[in-house]
Amino acid sequence: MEKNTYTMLLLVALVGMLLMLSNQGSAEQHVVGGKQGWDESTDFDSWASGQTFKVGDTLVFKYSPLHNVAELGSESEYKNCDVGSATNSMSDGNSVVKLTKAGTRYFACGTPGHCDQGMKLKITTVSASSDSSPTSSSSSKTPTSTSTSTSGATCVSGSFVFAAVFMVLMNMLC
Ligand SMILES: [Cu+2]
Repeated sequence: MEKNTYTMLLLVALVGMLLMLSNQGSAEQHVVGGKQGWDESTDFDSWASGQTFKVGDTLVFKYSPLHNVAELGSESEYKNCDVGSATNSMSDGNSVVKLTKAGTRYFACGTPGHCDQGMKLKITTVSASSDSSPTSSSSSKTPTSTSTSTSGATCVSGSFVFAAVFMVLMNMLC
């Protein structure tokens, strides 16, 4: 009987840990421009202001062959639509850009005239750990990398694991 209780508790702890791990790895994918995608008619400033870009997230540009994506190296190039000096160009219609570090990045469409029509994007990536989550988890091992929508679940499964491990330990000591 005792052995069965142990096994069950360990199983519960394991499941909880798995839940926590899957939550931590939840890098977000941002489809640029939302449903409208990478197009002249999209308002990228307002789209970007509604997003939180974190290190590890990805940007996905979806567009027709009329467009392409050029990454620009500086704010002035972005302001002047200087797509001729792009640091990186993509034209496959479904371009994925990984946000590997914190900072500001600039993108524009390289098709003549499109950038001037507003087809450009400036985003600021924040480091995943700088997100000061209001629900500080009970287990100190959990980095607060989750967005507010998932931090609740992490907290719950975290305390679940904590409780299970605690109970196993108590059982072993007694
Ligand atoms: Cu374009």
